Amino acid sequence: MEEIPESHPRYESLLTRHRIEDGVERGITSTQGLIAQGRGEAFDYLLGEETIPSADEAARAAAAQLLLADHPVVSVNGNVAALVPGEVVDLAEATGADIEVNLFNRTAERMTAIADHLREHGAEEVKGLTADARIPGLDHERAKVDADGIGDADVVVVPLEDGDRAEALAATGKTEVVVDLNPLSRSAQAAAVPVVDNIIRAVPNVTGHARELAGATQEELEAIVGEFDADAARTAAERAVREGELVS
Ligand code: PTJ
Repeated sequence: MEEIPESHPRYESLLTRHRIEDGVERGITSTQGLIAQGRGEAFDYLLGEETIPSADEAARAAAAQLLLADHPVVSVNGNVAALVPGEVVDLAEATGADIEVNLFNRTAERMTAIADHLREHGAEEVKGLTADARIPGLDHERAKVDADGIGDADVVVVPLEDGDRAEALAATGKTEVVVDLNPLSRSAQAAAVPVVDNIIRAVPNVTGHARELAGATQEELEAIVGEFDADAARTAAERAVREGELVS
């Protein structure tokens, strides 16, 4: 793979593309993941490729929500595994969350390749391969979860999720933290905490907030969650996208 100089004005964006390409070559990311990445990039471009203040507030609320949870789970698909494998392991460690592979285009080969990739990045346990529970209201393959993972979770982080599944998961009463660059996607709309930011920035940011909040009391964490306004965060992100400049 060609080396990208850090001085390149689009360094982050090019690095992200290379990671996704590499994910496809390793059998981790689906070819549809390339399209999803392109869709996300367009929104990121309009956001100025930075974490806007409302996304930072959402990341803090997400961290508080995860620290308050009885059983938090971070769901990982092919794009997430390619882009932020080590960062997901850090997030799980900082919040006591389980990691579960959950795919839109599920195959046994991709499930194993992603679980191995996460283990290579430090994950001790990766759930998702047992698939002994189902999310109600979805067709067979997309509904598969582990009974002692997402099936039992009270708070689930679902980055870059398909809208149907995000809605079905929210309908089970679980609290959803969604990371999605499109504030109007059905996933972002279904979320209790929508983090409208690139996963590359969002996951380390939630981890940073979780580490900062590690000593906070339950009341303090509940106050952060209670003060967070998901509709206001989506509206602020939509405004930022609509007012975004088309310059690189
Ligand atoms: O690995 P699989 O089989 O589970 O498939 C995963 C994809 C992402 C292919 C699948 O879930 C899918 O098709 O997703 P969608 O419906 O294209 O939705 C992806 C959403 O993520 C879109 O709203 C994008 O704007 C957003 N997105 C894409 N890249 C990023 C992103 N959000 C944050 N960070 C990104 N890097």
